[in-house]
Amino acid sequence: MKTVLLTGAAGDVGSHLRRELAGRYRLRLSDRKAVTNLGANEEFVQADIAVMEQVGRLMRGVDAIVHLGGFSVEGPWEAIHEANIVGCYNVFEAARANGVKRILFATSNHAVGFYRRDETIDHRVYPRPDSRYGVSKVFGEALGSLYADKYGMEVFNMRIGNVNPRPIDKRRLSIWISPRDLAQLVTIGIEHPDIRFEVVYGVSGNRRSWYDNSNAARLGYKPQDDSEGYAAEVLAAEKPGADPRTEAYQGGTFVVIEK
Ligand code: 15L
Repeated sequence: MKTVLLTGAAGDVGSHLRRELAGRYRLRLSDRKAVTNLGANEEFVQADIAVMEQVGRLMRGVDAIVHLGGFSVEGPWEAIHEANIVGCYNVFEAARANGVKRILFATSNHAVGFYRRDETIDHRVYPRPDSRYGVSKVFGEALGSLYADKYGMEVFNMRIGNVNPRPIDKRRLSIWISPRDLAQLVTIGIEHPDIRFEVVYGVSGNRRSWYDNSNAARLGYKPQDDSEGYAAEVLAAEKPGADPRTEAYQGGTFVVIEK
Protein backbone atom coordinates (compact mmCIF):
# COMPACT_ATOMS: atom_id res chain seq x y z
CA MET A 1 0.00 0.00 0.00
CA LYS A 2 1.38 3.43 -0.95
CA THR A 3 1.96 6.10 1.67
CA VAL A 4 0.39 9.41 0.71
CA LEU A 5 1.05 12.66 2.55
CA LEU A 6 -1.99 14.93 2.73
CA THR A 7 -1.15 18.51 3.73
CA GLY A 8 -4.02 20.70 4.91
CA ALA A 9 -5.72 17.51 6.09
CA ALA A 10 -7.89 19.31 8.68
CA GLY A 11 -9.75 21.30 6.01
CA ASP A 12 -12.97 20.44 4.19
CA VAL A 13 -11.32 19.03 1.09
CA GLY A 14 -8.94 16.99 3.24
CA SER A 15 -11.87 15.53 5.18
CA HIS A 16 -13.68 14.52 1.98
CA LEU A 17 -10.53 12.90 0.62
CA ARG A 18 -9.83 11.01 3.83
CA ARG A 19 -13.28 9.46 3.65
CA GLU A 20 -13.10 8.69 -0.08
CA LEU A 21 -9.55 7.29 -0.04
CA ALA A 22 -9.91 5.24 3.16
CA GLY A 23 -8.52 1.75 2.71
CA ARG A 24 -6.75 2.60 -0.56
CA TYR A 25 -3.65 4.30 0.86
CA ARG A 26 -1.73 4.73 4.08
CA LEU A 27 -2.44 8.41 4.79
CA ARG A 28 -0.04 10.67 6.62
CA LEU A 29 -2.21 13.61 7.57
CA SER A 30 -0.65 16.94 8.32
CA ASP A 31 -1.96 20.36 9.30
CA ARG A 32 -1.30 23.18 11.74
CA LYS A 33 -4.56 22.20 13.45
CA ALA A 34 -4.87 18.79 15.05
CA VAL A 35 -6.76 16.11 13.14
CA THR A 36 -8.66 13.79 15.43
CA ASN A 37 -10.65 10.59 14.88
CA LEU A 38 -7.87 8.85 13.02
CA GLY A 39 -8.95 5.83 11.01
CA ALA A 40 -7.04 2.65 10.28
CA ASN A 41 -4.08 3.43 8.01
CA GLU A 42 -4.05 7.07 9.10
CA GLU A 43 -1.45 8.91 11.16
CA PHE A 44 -1.25 12.59 12.06
CA VAL A 45 1.91 14.70 12.10
CA GLN A 46 1.43 18.31 13.09
CA ALA A 47 3.37 20.81 10.97
CA ASP A 48 3.32 24.40 9.80
CA ILE A 49 4.26 24.36 6.11
CA ALA A 50 5.79 27.82 6.49
CA VAL A 51 8.57 26.24 8.61
CA MET A 52 10.96 24.22 6.46
CA GLU A 53 12.26 21.89 9.22
CA GLN A 54 8.71 20.88 10.08
CA VAL A 55 7.92 20.12 6.44
CA GLY A 56 11.08 18.02 6.05
CA ARG A 57 9.91 15.77 8.89
CA LEU A 58 6.78 14.81 6.96
CA MET A 59 8.55 13.22 4.01
CA ARG A 60 9.95 9.92 5.31
CA GLY A 61 8.61 6.92 3.36
CA VAL A 62 6.19 9.01 1.31
CA ASP A 63 5.28 7.83 -2.24
CA ALA A 64 3.15 10.84 -3.21
CA ILE A 65 2.06 14.17 -1.77
CA VAL A 66 -1.38 15.69 -2.13
CA HIS A 67 -0.65 19.31 -1.29
CA LEU A 68 -3.88 20.94 -0.11
CA GLY A 69 -2.35 23.02 2.67
CA GLY A 70 -2.38 26.80 2.60
CA PHE A 71 -4.67 29.81 2.63
CA SER A 72 -7.74 28.75 0.66
CA VAL A 73 -9.52 32.00 -0.24
CA GLU A 74 -8.66 35.65 -0.93
CA GLY A 75 -7.05 37.32 2.09
CA PRO A 76 -4.29 39.61 3.31
CA TRP A 77 -1.05 39.37 1.35
CA GLU A 78 0.99 38.49 4.47
CA ALA A 79 -1.14 35.40 5.14
CA ILE A 80 -1.16 34.34 1.49
CA HIS A 81 2.57 34.90 1.19
CA GLU A 82 3.36 32.82 4.25
CA ALA A 83 1.10 29.88 3.50
CA ASN A 84 0.93 29.75 -0.31
CA ILE A 85 4.28 31.15 -1.41
CA VAL A 86 6.70 30.21 1.39
CA GLY A 87 4.67 27.14 2.39
CA CYS A 88 4.28 25.86 -1.15
CA TYR A 89 8.01 26.36 -1.84
CA ASN A 90 8.85 24.45 1.34
CA VAL A 91 6.70 21.49 0.29
CA PHE A 92 8.27 21.22 -3.19
CA GLU A 93 11.80 21.74 -1.88
CA ALA A 94 11.43 19.28 1.00
CA ALA A 95 9.99 16.72 -1.43
CA ARG A 96 12.95 17.15 -3.79
CA ALA A 97 15.50 17.00 -0.97
CA ASN A 98 13.93 13.79 0.38
CA GLY A 99 13.48 12.02 -2.96
CA VAL A 100 9.67 12.23 -3.11
CA LYS A 101 8.99 12.55 -6.84
CA ARG A 102 5.25 12.85 -7.15
CA ILE A 103 3.27 15.90 -6.06
CA LEU A 104 -0.41 16.56 -6.68
CA PHE A 105 -0.90 20.28 -6.25
CA ALA A 106 -4.33 21.65 -5.35
CA THR A 107 -4.36 24.74 -7.53
CA SER A 108 -7.63 26.51 -8.17
CA ASN A 109 -10.14 27.81 -10.69
CA HIS A 110 -9.02 31.22 -9.38
CA ALA A 111 -5.70 30.83 -11.23
CA VAL A 112 -7.80 31.44 -14.36
CA GLY A 113 -10.76 33.34 -12.86
CA PHE A 114 -10.43 36.37 -15.13
CA TYR A 115 -11.49 34.36 -18.18
CA ARG A 116 -15.02 35.23 -19.17
CA ARG A 117 -17.87 32.83 -18.67
CA ASP A 118 -18.65 32.79 -22.41
CA GLU A 119 -15.21 31.25 -23.08
CA THR A 120 -14.24 27.60 -22.84
CA ILE A 121 -10.67 27.23 -21.63
CA ASP A 122 -8.37 24.24 -21.62
CA HIS A 123 -5.20 23.28 -19.72
CA ARG A 124 -2.98 25.27 -22.11
CA VAL A 125 -4.40 28.77 -21.55
CA TYR A 126 -2.24 31.49 -20.08
CA PRO A 127 -3.11 32.01 -16.38
CA ARG A 128 -5.44 34.92 -15.57
CA PRO A 129 -5.66 35.02 -11.77
CA ASP A 130 -8.55 36.90 -10.21
CA SER A 131 -7.04 37.65 -6.78
CA ARG A 132 -3.82 37.54 -4.74
CA TYR A 133 -4.96 34.04 -3.84
CA GLY A 134 -5.19 33.20 -7.56
CA VAL A 135 -1.69 34.60 -8.11
CA SER A 136 -0.38 32.34 -5.34
CA LYS A 137 -1.87 29.34 -7.13
CA VAL A 138 -0.19 30.40 -10.39
CA PHE A 139 3.06 30.58 -8.39
CA GLY A 140 2.55 26.99 -7.24
CA GLU A 141 1.90 25.84 -10.81
CA ALA A 142 5.07 27.63 -11.98
CA LEU A 143 7.07 26.08 -9.15
CA GLY A 144 5.76 22.67 -10.22
CA SER A 145 6.90 23.37 -13.76
CA LEU A 146 10.39 24.26 -12.54
CA TYR A 147 10.66 21.19 -10.32
CA ALA A 148 9.44 18.93 -13.14
CA ASP A 149 11.83 20.35 -15.73
CA LYS A 150 14.87 20.84 -13.52
CA TYR A 151 14.61 17.93 -11.08
CA GLY A 152 12.46 15.38 -12.91
CA MET A 153 9.63 15.58 -10.42
CA GLU A 154 6.15 14.38 -11.42
CA VAL A 155 3.67 17.17 -10.91
CA PHE A 156 -0.09 16.92 -11.26
CA ASN A 157 -1.84 20.29 -10.98
CA MET A 158 -5.55 20.11 -10.23
CA ARG A 159 -7.30 23.42 -10.85
CA ILE A 160 -10.05 22.60 -8.40
CA GLY A 161 -13.47 24.20 -8.74
CA ASN A 162 -15.66 23.79 -5.65
CA VAL A 163 -15.66 20.56 -3.69
CA ASN A 164 -19.01 19.92 -2.07
CA PRO A 165 -21.54 17.13 -1.72
CA ARG A 166 -23.77 19.31 -3.96
CA PRO A 167 -23.36 22.56 -5.95
CA ILE A 168 -24.26 25.60 -3.87
CA ASP A 169 -25.00 28.39 -6.39
CA LYS A 170 -25.12 29.25 -10.09
CA ARG A 171 -21.35 29.73 -10.51
CA ARG A 172 -20.70 26.43 -8.78
CA LEU A 173 -22.98 24.63 -11.27
CA SER A 174 -20.11 25.19 -13.72
CA ILE A 175 -17.19 24.36 -11.40
CA TRP A 176 -18.60 21.84 -8.93
CA ILE A 177 -16.73 18.64 -8.16
CA SER A 178 -18.23 15.90 -6.04
CA PRO A 179 -15.99 14.28 -3.43
CA ARG A 180 -16.03 10.96 -5.29
CA ASP A 181 -14.98 12.58 -8.58
CA LEU A 182 -12.17 14.42 -6.79
CA ALA A 183 -11.05 11.13 -5.26
CA GLN A 184 -10.99 9.57 -8.75
CA LEU A 185 -8.87 12.45 -10.07
CA VAL A 186 -6.49 12.25 -7.11
CA THR A 187 -6.13 8.51 -7.60
CA ILE A 188 -5.17 9.11 -11.25
CA GLY A 189 -2.63 11.70 -10.08
CA ILE A 190 -1.09 9.20 -7.67
CA GLU A 191 -1.20 6.10 -9.87
CA HIS A 192 -0.76 7.18 -13.49
CA PRO A 193 2.62 5.88 -14.66
CA ASP A 194 3.29 8.74 -17.06
CA ILE A 195 3.01 12.08 -15.27
CA ARG A 196 5.65 14.75 -15.83
CA PHE A 197 3.83 18.07 -15.58
CA GLU A 198 0.09 18.08 -16.07
CA VAL A 199 -2.69 20.61 -15.62
CA VAL A 200 -6.23 19.27 -15.23
CA TYR A 201 -9.47 20.82 -14.05
CA GLY A 202 -10.87 19.45 -10.82
CA VAL A 203 -14.52 19.51 -11.85
CA SER A 204 -17.25 16.92 -12.26
CA GLY A 205 -18.72 16.19 -15.70
CA ASN A 206 -20.90 19.31 -15.52
CA ARG A 207 -22.91 20.17 -18.62
CA ARG A 208 -22.42 23.85 -17.72
CA SER A 209 -18.62 23.57 -17.43
CA TRP A 210 -16.38 26.39 -18.71
CA TYR A 211 -13.51 23.96 -19.17
CA ASP A 212 -12.31 21.69 -21.90
CA ASN A 213 -11.01 19.01 -19.55
CA SER A 214 -9.63 16.78 -22.29
CA ASN A 215 -6.26 16.50 -20.58
CA ALA A 216 -7.90 14.86 -17.57
CA ALA A 217 -9.89 12.59 -19.91
CA ARG A 218 -6.68 11.63 -21.73
CA LEU A 219 -5.26 10.46 -18.39
CA GLY A 220 -8.35 8.34 -17.74
CA TYR A 221 -10.67 10.65 -15.77
CA LYS A 222 -14.35 9.69 -16.19
CA PRO A 223 -16.39 11.82 -13.80
CA GLN A 224 -19.52 10.17 -12.46
CA ASP A 225 -21.40 13.32 -11.47
CA ASP A 226 -22.96 16.32 -13.26
CA SER A 227 -24.36 19.39 -11.49
CA GLU A 228 -27.30 19.57 -13.90
CA GLY A 229 -29.56 17.49 -11.69
CA TYR A 230 -29.34 20.27 -9.06
CA ALA A 231 -29.68 23.18 -11.51
CA ALA A 232 -33.40 23.98 -11.17
CA GLU A 233 -33.23 24.09 -7.38
CA VAL A 234 -29.98 26.09 -7.30
CA LEU A 235 -31.16 28.64 -9.90
CA ALA A 236 -34.49 29.18 -8.12
CA ALA A 237 -32.58 30.18 -4.97
CA GLU A 238 -30.03 32.41 -6.78
CA LYS A 239 -29.96 36.14 -5.92
CA PRO A 240 -28.54 38.61 -8.48
CA GLY A 241 -24.95 39.76 -7.76
CA ALA A 242 -24.31 43.40 -6.82
CA ASP A 243 -21.55 43.90 -9.41
CA PRO A 244 -22.00 42.74 -13.05
CA ARG A 245 -18.33 41.70 -13.23
CA THR A 246 -19.04 38.85 -10.82
CA GLU A 247 -21.48 37.46 -13.40
CA ALA A 248 -19.22 38.06 -16.41
CA TYR A 249 -16.08 36.33 -15.15
CA GLN A 250 -15.49 32.74 -14.11
CA GLY A 251 -13.98 33.73 -10.75
CA GLY A 252 -17.24 35.33 -9.54
CA THR A 253 -16.84 37.53 -6.44
CA PHE A 254 -13.06 36.90 -6.39
CA VAL A 255 -12.71 39.33 -9.35
CA VAL A 256 -13.94 42.25 -7.20
CA ILE A 257 -13.15 41.22 -3.64
CA GLU A 258 -10.70 43.45 -1.69
CA LYS A 259 -9.88 41.90 1.67
C1 15L B 1 -11.23 27.94 -4.12
O1 15L B 1 -10.15 27.93 -4.66
C2 15L B 1 -11.36 27.91 -2.64
O2 15L B 1 -10.32 27.17 -2.04
C3 15L B 1 -12.70 27.43 -2.16
O3 15L B 1 -12.82 27.77 -0.81
C4 15L B 1 -13.83 28.04 -2.98
O4 15L B 1 -13.89 29.42 -2.74
C5 15L B 1 -13.61 27.74 -4.44
O5 15L B 1 -12.35 28.17 -4.87
C6 15L B 1 -14.68 28.37 -5.34
O6 15L B 1 -14.34 29.08 -6.29
O7 15L B 1 -15.85 28.09 -5.10
